[in-house]
Amino acid sequence: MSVRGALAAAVDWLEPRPRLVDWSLFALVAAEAVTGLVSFTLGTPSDWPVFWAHRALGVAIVALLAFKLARVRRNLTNPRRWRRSTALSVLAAVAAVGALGTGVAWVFGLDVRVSLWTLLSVHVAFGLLLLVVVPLHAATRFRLPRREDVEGRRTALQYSALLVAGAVTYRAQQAANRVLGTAGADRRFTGSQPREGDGNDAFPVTSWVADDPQPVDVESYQLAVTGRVADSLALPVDEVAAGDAERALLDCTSGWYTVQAWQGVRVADLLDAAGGTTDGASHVRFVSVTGYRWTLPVDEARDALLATHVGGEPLTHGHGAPVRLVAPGRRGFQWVKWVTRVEVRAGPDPAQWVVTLVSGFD
Ligand SMILES: Nc1nc2c(c(=O)[nH]1)N[C@H]1C(S)=C(S)[C@@H](COP(=O)(O)O)O[C@H]1N2
Ligand SMILES: [Mo]
Repeated sequence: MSVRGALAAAVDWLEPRPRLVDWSLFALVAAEAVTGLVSFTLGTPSDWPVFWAHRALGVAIVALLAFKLARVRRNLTNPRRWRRSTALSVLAAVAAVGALGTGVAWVFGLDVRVSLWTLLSVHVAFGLLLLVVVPLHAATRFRLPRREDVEGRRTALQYSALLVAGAVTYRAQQAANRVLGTAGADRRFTGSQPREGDGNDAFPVTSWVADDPQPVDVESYQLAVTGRVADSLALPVDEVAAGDAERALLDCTSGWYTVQAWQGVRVADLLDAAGGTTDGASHVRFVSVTGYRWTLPVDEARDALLATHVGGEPLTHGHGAPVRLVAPGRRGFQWVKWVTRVEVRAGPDPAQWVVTLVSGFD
């Protein structure tokens, strides 16, 4: 057998039954949605398996989608086979190719902007589109897998091969990035790319959805420290600007990170100045002038910084002046800007997940 023949035979062997391909794609898209969304909440290096899984599953989707498109291509190219549901099929294919293409390009370090969006944000948009379109597409041609679609040992081997191939491909890609010296080599385990330099101008101003307040008036500004503390405080800015400093890494889910020297006051010192926390205190909520907020467990909060300076410069308005949260190990969206209230609470704050998305809309 020629090399080409052997390769064709291997690809043939690897192809699961059509219904199994379809259901696997459905399951993989769901798994990608879960790993993708969860990855946005993770920022410490020990969380790497989630990011790896997302990439390896993506490679498995490439293979299965290739099988699927080869199988159905005549339904698309032959107008006599067009049905009303064909539009949905095409949309699903476009979203899938878009998500995979932007994902692969991002991994290789392509760092372009599509108007205001980073390539990673475009990838997320395609992913969310897939999440809507794939169930609709599946509903137009719903067929349960049959017993004969699952071929026991062979099916198990096919899927193991796909997942191993996914992991190996991603590993090889990392090596390729290093050898070729492409920008992708500097990415963090989260996929974020570096923004170098010190101070306000070294990294972009990023707001999550619609948060865009007027500059905060420093004269009338007060930082409230309230909730389960012995004595509530209302501090003017110059009492916040204490001498603590820390180098910390800000990693935004739109795909960039920066390491900066932040200066401000340790939250533990603020809580101590308020006479310490009282019974039941378990969490600390940081609230922005816009209503945007995030909550940390009290021990983690004590180590966090309320910063007034970055890289030796006073924070600019865009970066959260006069006071912003610096929460090392947390993703950027949790680093609340324009903080006006520090609230010690007896419990977490599930509503924050919604508030961060809608804050800033009237
Ligand atoms: N109040 C408020 N704080 C916020 C945001 C926001 O939209 N509103 N965006 C967050 C996001 S998504 C990131 S990545 C960081 C970005 O900080 P920067 O604008 O200083 O780069 O701020 C976070 N803090
Ligand atoms: Mo962000």
